[in-house]
Amino acid sequence: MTTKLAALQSWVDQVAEHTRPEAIHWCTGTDAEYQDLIEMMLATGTLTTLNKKTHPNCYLHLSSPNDVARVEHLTFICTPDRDDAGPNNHWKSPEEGHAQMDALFAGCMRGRIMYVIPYCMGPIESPYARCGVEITDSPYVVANMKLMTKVGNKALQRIEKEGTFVRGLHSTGELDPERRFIMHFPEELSIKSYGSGYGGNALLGKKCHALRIASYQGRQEGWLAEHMLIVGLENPDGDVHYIACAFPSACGKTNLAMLIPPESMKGWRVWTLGDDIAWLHLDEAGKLRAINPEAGYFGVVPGTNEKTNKNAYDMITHDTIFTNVATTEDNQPWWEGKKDGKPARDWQGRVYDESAGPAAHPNSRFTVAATNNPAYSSLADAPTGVPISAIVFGGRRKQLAPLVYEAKSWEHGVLVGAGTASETTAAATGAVGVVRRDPMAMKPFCGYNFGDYWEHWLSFPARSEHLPKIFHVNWFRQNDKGEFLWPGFGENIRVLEWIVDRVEHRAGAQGTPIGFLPHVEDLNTNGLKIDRAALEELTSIDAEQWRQEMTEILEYLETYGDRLPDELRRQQAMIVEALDSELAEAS
Ligand code: GTP
Ligand code: SPV
Ligand code: MN
Repeated sequence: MTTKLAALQSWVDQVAEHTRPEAIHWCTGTDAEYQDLIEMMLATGTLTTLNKKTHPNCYLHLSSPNDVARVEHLTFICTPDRDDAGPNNHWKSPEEGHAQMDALFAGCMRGRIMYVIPYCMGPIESPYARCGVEITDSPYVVANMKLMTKVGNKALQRIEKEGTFVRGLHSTGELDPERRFIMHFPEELSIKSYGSGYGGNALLGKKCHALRIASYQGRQEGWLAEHMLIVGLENPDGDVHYIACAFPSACGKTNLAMLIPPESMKGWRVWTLGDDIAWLHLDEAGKLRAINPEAGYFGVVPGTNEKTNKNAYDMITHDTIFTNVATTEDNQPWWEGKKDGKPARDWQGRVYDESAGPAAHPNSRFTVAATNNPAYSSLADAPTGVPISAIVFGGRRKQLAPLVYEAKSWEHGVLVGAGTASETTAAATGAVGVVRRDPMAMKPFCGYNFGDYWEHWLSFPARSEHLPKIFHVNWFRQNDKGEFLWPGFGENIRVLEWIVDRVEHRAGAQGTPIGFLPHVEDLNTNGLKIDRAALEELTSIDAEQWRQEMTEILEYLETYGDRLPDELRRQQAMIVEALDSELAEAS
């Protein structure tokens, strides 16, 4: 196969000329092609077959031990003006970025097959969808892209019709951390990634295209590309509200997107639209609508069990690629938090030794088609997406952040998003458990200066009078014994219920300096096992701590200098004033 589109054909020719592959394979995205790739990877040892009885069509890939997560320090935005990338990104000039990457790619595919993957992000007929082509020398990437995106002829036809596409060039190279970079050239809609075969570093449709490049496109074209799950919440009357939530990596998006209501919440149902990325557009009536650009899930495995996420647990019993989990004696996948079985081999294929760390890597992942999900929404493939009733920001905070609060306005909500902080997780290399600012959960993913990004968010009220309300949640508050105060998982539906009821003006709240919090009585606690003191702590704020937090938020925001919208300074000052007068009254 080749293409009618000269720009695509000549790019493929140039890349082949430069990287010198043994052969070129244009991907069709068919099941037969997937099976062929699997067979080939089984033959070369890239994959092994898992227990066919318990886990039909499931395979295990063990990555290089130095290549197990995103690498933010090796990820760059290349723009002519450094300020366009902003303090939130590592920067290089496009000339320097290309020169460095081109040197790495020279001859790197010798003896390898070069795969050309035309893909579409989003429903193929959707005006909101966008296409790309990834060139890679990794069959593992091709197989994952087949599960995660819409690969094949329909995408190619759309690309040929539109004439534009995002160009992603990837090679696993030598998997040498010293020769590993992920570079983005937003003005050229192109990506070059070398030296990693893992997740968002290598599946270029995901974070590189659908977040970093798309966020840049979204700003130019008036829409938003966000690190958000999209979930439909159906109440016992059958009314469905759609909610988009931005939580940082490994902070509960997949869990919330696939939530199973507890026994005591009869009649409630949850439908998954997406678990990681949302593209948000205003429609002609001014309603914010969301599509999920992805067609599958690349989810965190550890902690998944029948209690925490039964939908995910069932979904990954078949037709799944596991990366970096452990295995049992009878070759079933195993991970920390799986209730049954025990590990025989760890994520590096070694005989399991308790003293050598966890059996499954903390950032081990499953890749699975979204259609495997028992809670998959019938609207997940709707070309116009779903209307969003509420936007929710969140993070992992042992302290400070209450269970839930509602912003006073869209502009205040933008400050809430911009000020969000979270404890770091194993999803990226580096220290775990360190609190850092992660605005809108986009710190690793925004393809341009955050100052401009907040300005873009703040431009929406002038374009619509029907914007969703904005909230903030925290499932991760702990008591002084280090125990979670909130049971989380399925019980989070109670917080979603309050959010929807606020949107529908039928739930109470207490006004506080930081926004509207539920009184304990405003939450549906029927059948919830939790003591009153914990609920009270979860639904109150410490004004003094928040006063300190607001100071730190302003310090952080000021690092964006003249790109920081004045509106955020104004919003911060209003919260400070409210906190100060509350503190003065109390003293
Ligand atoms: P990425 O795919 O990395 O973007 O992350 P994600 O936000 O989809 O992460 P995921 O849902 O897979 O988060 C997994 C981690 O969050 C596991 O450690 C879970 O145990 C934990 N988690 C999810 N929901 C809850 C909750 O309600 N309460 C608590 N305490 N932990 C939760
Ligand atoms: C994340 O880290 O937020 C992920 C996994 O969703 S990856 O695609 O590897 O970025
Ligand atoms: Mn993510």
